[in-house]
Amino acid sequence: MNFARAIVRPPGPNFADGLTSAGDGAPDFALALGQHRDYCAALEGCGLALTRLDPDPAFPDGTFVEDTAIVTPRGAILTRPGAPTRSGEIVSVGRVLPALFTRVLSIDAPGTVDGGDVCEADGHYFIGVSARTNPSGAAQLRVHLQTLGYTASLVDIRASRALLHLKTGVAYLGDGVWVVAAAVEDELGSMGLDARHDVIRVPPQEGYAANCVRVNDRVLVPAGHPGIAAAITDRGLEPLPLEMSEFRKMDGGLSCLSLRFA
Ligand code: CIR
Repeated sequence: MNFARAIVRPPGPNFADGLTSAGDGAPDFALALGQHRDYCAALEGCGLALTRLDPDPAFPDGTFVEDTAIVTPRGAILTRPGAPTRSGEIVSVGRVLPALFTRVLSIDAPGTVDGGDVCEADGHYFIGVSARTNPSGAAQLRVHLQTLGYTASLVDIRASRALLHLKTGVAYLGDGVWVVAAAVEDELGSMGLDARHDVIRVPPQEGYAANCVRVNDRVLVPAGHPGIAAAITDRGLEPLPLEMSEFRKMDGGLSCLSLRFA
């Protein structure tokens, strides 16, 4: 899918108060801001125009905008994030979506969905059922995506405690190329991925880089993961390494810092 726009939100000064299980210590705010600036510059360098939301001190995890909406060429779906401390993040995102999308649908209680659980591949949407996206939310999202003319299927990752979201462990890079972390390997069959597919298997020491993002001609990858970068290069794609250390401390991956759309 070709992208022309993205929504981003820089981290706020209380970014360190967000949710995390990483155990890597508190993020450095100045460093996080610099890494976010570089991330935005990378998106712009790939040709995207950015809609920048303001940080809101009420939501220290608000920089992870991907979790608040599913954005498709035919419409957007405002989520209902699964972590109670994040539920209010959708208010400010919901304000900008109507100007950018002809249709805006939403997830209702008791459903919860985090956008990080949604992986699009050539018009099909895989929806992870996780600790954040519950069966009701996943079912509602599938119906919304079908209403928009897409196909969708559910992938239950609740047994994989190592995965916060489906996209923590899987990325689709287009042109038939997948990136899959060991924690998701058991799900490959349920996703219909088999020997016919080109799957880059991510070694455990590079597991964080399974969350990479194709943006037009480039693939954004976390810096410091040479094996994945080389595998991407082997496929004729060009990796664009970005330093993500401070977001990683808050369980955040590359994809979660933006909502990308055509
Ligand atoms: C959270 O736990 O919700 C945030 N600290 C990290 C969210 C990361 N989101 C994503 O990977 N899509």
